[in-house]
Amino acid sequence: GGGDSSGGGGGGEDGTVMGFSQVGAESGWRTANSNSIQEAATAAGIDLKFSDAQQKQENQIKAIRTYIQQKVDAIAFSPVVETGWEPVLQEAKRANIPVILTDRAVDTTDDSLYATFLGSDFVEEGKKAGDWLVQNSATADTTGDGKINVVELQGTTGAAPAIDRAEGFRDSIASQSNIAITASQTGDFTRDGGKQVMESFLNSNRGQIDVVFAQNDDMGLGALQAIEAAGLVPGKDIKVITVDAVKDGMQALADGKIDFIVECNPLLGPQLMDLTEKVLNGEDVPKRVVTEETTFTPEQAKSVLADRQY
Ligand code: GYE
Repeated sequence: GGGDSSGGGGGGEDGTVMGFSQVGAESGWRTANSNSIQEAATAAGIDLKFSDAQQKQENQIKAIRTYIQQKVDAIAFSPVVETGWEPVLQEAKRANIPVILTDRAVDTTDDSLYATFLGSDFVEEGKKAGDWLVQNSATADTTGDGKINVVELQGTTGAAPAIDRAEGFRDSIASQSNIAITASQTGDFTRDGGKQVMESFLNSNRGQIDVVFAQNDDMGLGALQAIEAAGLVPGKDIKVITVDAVKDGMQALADGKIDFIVECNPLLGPQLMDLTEKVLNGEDVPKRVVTEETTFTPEQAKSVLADRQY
């Protein structure tokens, strides 16, 4: 699919106009992602119309409708949640404007509604987090009662990375009868959200929490503040696992406050511009492009921190 949506008048390097609707500015990951997209557009000579939806789907739908009215050559966006996109994507299709999904997926059975989807495998990220816990279960039993109680700070409710990281993590720990998720709540991928939810977890379960699985660095960093404010030592009294590997997270990992980080690469700009140009030129592109990622322990964080771009 996608071949019939290459109209829209673009294709060359010169004069290509792209509308991009960003989720918001909720995390360090997001800031790095927005910078990457803006820099890559400039480098590719693409005129980028960038809007920030402040984590609200209605704002994204409005922005996409505006881009359709403006007859941009291509629309790219990172959908804040997975569902509810069909009507606006159909409007773009009718206007012959190709849509490229980046970072987060939409939940639709009609894959003619977008040309391609560039982003991470979030289920795999959740699995890597769970695998580390399974492999380190001996030291993760910080309360020493033979059981590992995990509290989870979930990302934005309904967002692909929140749904998929939860799934991957659960898959990985499923066979371990000594590991249980005892509480799970959204912190909306923000530092403040992570701090507040962790405070409430500590208020109701103090002395019983072994591990925090924060679905991004920012919520994990917020949780560290709550743990320290409660007079506990992160990394010792409570183990902390996060996802992203932005600089602040990597620093906390190197300092031994976070125990393990699963990388999620935000530098999608160059690949996004490349895919956009190919789509506008009518070239075949894969329907799914998965970013390559790794994981970090404290020792590894120390050795790469100085060269970290974001
Ligand atoms: O992990 C989180 C951000 O969609 C992969 O969104 C992205 C996630 C990222 O707020 O920090």
